[in-house]
Order: sequence, then C-alpha cells, then structure tokens
Amino acid sequence: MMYSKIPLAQTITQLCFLKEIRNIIICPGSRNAPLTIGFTENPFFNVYSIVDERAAAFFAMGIAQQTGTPTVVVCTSGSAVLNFYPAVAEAFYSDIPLILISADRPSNFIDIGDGQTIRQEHIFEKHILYSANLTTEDSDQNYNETQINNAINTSFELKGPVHINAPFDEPLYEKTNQLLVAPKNEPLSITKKKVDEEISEFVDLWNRSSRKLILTGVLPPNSLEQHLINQLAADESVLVLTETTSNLHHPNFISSIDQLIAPLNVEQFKELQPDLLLTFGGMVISKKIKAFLRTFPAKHHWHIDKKKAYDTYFYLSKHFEVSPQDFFESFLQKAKAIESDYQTKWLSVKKIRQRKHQAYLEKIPLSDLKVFKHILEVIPKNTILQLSNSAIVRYAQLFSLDESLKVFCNRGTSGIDGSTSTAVGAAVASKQAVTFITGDLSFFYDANGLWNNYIPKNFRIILINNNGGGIFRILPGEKNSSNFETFFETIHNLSAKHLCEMHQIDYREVVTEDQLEPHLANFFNESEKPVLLEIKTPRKVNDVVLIDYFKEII
Ligand SMILES: Cc1ncc(C[n+]2csc(CCOP(=O)(O)OP(=O)(O)O)c2C)c(N)n1
Repeated sequence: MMYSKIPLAQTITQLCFLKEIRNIIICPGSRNAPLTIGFTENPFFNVYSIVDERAAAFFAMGIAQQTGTPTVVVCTSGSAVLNFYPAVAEAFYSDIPLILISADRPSNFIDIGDGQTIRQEHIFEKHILYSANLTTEDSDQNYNETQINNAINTSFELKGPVHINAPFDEPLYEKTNQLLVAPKNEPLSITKKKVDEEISEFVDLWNRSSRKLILTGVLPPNSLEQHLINQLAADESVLVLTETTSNLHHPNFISSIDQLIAPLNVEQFKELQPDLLLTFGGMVISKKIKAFLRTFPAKHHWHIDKKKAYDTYFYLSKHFEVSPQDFFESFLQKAKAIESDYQTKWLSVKKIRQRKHQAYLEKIPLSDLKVFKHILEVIPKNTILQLSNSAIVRYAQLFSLDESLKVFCNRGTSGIDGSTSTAVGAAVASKQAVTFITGDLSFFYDANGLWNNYIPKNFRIILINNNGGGIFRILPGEKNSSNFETFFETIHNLSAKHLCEMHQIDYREVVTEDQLEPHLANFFNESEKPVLLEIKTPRKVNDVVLIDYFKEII
C-alpha cells in the first residue's frame, strides 16, 4: 500500500484507520494532497469526492447522523475551510460527530502574502468541541499525535464537531510504500456515569407531583426502550409531549403540540401548567410550547442529557448527566404511578383536535397543508424522512406520523443552507430509503447538494414550491407590500426542472390538486434514477389555510 511521504499526513490517516473511522469526504485541492493520497490509497476507507465544501460538510453530517459515528471531511487551505462553518455550527448544536480536517500552509507562511492562505488555527473557535492545531516540525510528533487523538476521541465521546488543522510543507505529492510513523491509538475514556446517588430526593418530588409534563426535543430513533415508554404512558399523572423529530411514539403521547395548545385560552393554559417539567432530547421546534412554559412556569425543570442542559425555560433546577435510557431505567424502578386526571384530560382534547383536523383537511384546497396530508397517506413504511426548515418541518408536526418513519431535520441552527446535502448523506449511509421534503428557498439555496455522484436511485425529493419563503407569510408582520415580497418572502419563479436535468434526476411536476394523487401513487416505485416531484402551491392561499386551521380545530 502507498502512503504520503509526509509523516504528519501518515499520522492523521493512520489514526483514522486505527480508530476505524470509515467514511471520508474529500474536497479537491492541492495543499490537502498528502491526506487525499493517504485516504484514497487505503481500501479500508469509503472515500467520497465532493467539490463544494459547504455541501460536503453537510453530506458528512448526514452520514454521521445515520451511523452515529464520526465522519471525516477534508479540505484544502483558504476560504475552503470557512465553507465548513454552517455544518460545524449545526453539528455543534445537534450533537453530531464530525471531524473537519483542513490542510494549511506552515505557520511562517501565514499573513506574509502567500496565496490561498487565511488564519486557520482555531477558526471554528466558538462552535467546536476541540481544535487540534498541528505543526510541521518532525520533533513535534508526540504533540501532534496527542492532539489528533484528543480531537478524534472527543468527537466519539461527546458527539460533536472537532477540527484538525494540518500544515504541510511542499512537496505535497510524493508517495512511499513505507510507514514512517507508528502513532499510538489513545483509547477512549468513556466513563459511564451512574444515575445520581441523590436520586431519592427527586423520586420523592416526582411521586408527590400530580401534573408532570415530559417534553422531548430532537432524538435519534430508539432512544428509549418500549417498556419504559409503556411505563410512562401508563401513569395518569404524566403527560408526554413529543415532536415529530423525537422519534418516540405511544398512543398516550401527544405528538402535535401546536395542534393541542394553539387554541388554548389563559384558563386552559393554567390547567395545563405542570408542577414538574422533565425534558430530554435536543432542540424543541414548537415556539408555542416554549412561550407557554415560560409564561406558565413549572416549579421545577429537570433535563436529562449526558452532555449538556440548556435553560430553555429559565428555571432549570436539575441536570441528570446520563442518557434518557439509563435515567428512566433506574428512576422508574422507584417512581410510583399516581392518580390524576392530568393525562386523560389532555388526551380527550387531543381526540377532539384530531377529529376536527381530519374534517378540515377534507375541505381545504391545494395548499402546503393539503400536500402533507397526501404525502403522509402514501409514504412507504420504514422510510427515513428528512425535512427542511422552516414551514416544512412545522407542517409535519401537525400530523400523527406512522411510527415506522424516522424523522430528521437540521434543527441545531435551523438553517436552510444544508438540508439537501444532509438528506443525500443520510441516503448514502442508510440501507432504508430516504425521502426529503423541502421548501423551495431551502432547495435552491443548497442546490449544490445535488452535485454529488453517490445519490442512490431510491432517493426521493418532494419540493413544495410556494414561490418563496412560506414561513414569512405565517409569521406576524405586514404582508401587503412589495417590501414584504422582496425582502421577506423573496418571491421567485424558479423551477427545479433544469437542475434535475443537469444532475440526472427524474423530474415530475404537479400544478393542480387532481394531479397530486396519481403522481404520488407511483412516486415511490422502483426507478432507474432518483426522482424529484415539484408540487406548486399557491403562496397567497397557504397562510390563510394554516391560520384558519388553528381556528377550526377548537
Ligand atoms: C442559512 C439561513 N439563512 C436564512 C434563514 C432564515 N429563513 C428561515 S426559513 C426561511 C425561508 C424558507 O423558505 P422555504 O425553504 O421556501 O420553506 P417554506 O418556509 O416555504 O416552507 C428563511 C430564509 C435560515 N434559517 N438559514
């Protein structure tokens, strides 16, 4: 096998190999040639080539999101590195293990007028779990090894982005069949924390509270074993509110939070106000639930997460630093179910809402909301559903999704800049078929997500094209001005047709409601190419349909 002749490049690629990091995305460049040589020469690695660094980093994130293990993305020096930043921030806030490796010039070449050179050390300083700034000195071999070990191990242990900045002297392209280094693979220092000793104090409080609200944010599928889900659902004093992105299901849980609470008045909010709020999972999408829990605070807020606890509601009182599975496994052994009408009351409201939801959907015209109804009726079981921001993921929240669907959305920073690339990465990494539902601004923004040679044939894109940012019509603010259309909604007349032609994607289009069902009926059938269905919806009807929805489900 051949290696780069540069010991530092060998050290990096060998440590990735020893730590069994399989998926490597390489963006083209010359300064990173030593790494490209090392990764592509070793058949252990699955190596992908992607030109656009922003798309490449989100693609890597989609792979890491599905595999749960670190994925490497490599780029050259200069502004290339900065294009990783949107994905770095997303991975930072959504706890996705990503290893960003940038090639650099040696430090004495920075800021002296050399080409394609910027200040790369600590470049992601505010949104990174570890920055390894390596050196070109052979005498620093031990230092470099430690830094690389620390960075990679941090990504494994803390599930997030880490950066390795690797300066290389020329010549860059020389190869050897000799391993010049034997880097030590430092083991992970995973210490499994035990659920608190002082847990009994909390169990007492739990057992005395007749209104316990559990709210879950973004969670990977299968975060809690079924027997724990069942035990929570069986306690009448526990109300569980989940989001589409929580991937947690039980008939006694309420998954459409806005549908439940949007129509409530002050008196009803007081009835919903919990004694105890218990949260786990990442970001919560529903703005309404956040506003409710800030205005009608619980007496206590506990959060369960191995790594971090955000004080989202401004009264966080306890952080259990364990996984939700470990927490409930021991906590529920001591907890008692107590009599209460808390859960039954809200489940009866849920039932009414669902009935009215159904009736309303039958009578509305073609609109974003109606499109979701049709898609969710036919989407095959076990699909991985990738959603873009912002109205798209919010529409999905209004429906009860089949439990076999696994749902993902870039909610770490809620960006519209990498949803397509992430979905493509997920499709490449997963054995299950991926369907990506996207808004038009998100789709055209990340058009380079399709500049990718690895998109599987069963990848499906549903582009809901309402000619602009539909979310802005739903939000408050003046709508009847050209300023609104130009600077908020940003209307356009783009279509995905030519992009699909360019990227060899089968393009289909729906412009009227009667075309929708027939198109969806065969949309998921086997095909020779990935398929994109563009559904045109009327931008000036969508917002009215949604606003009326919340009036009609009371
Ligand atoms: C990188 C980035 N820039 C700007 C925004 C602000 N933003 C949030 S939603 C949105 C419009 C999204 O429109 P579209 O993708 O068409 O989806 P829709 O809201 O119509 O469902 C914008 C610009 C953002 N979230 N991320």
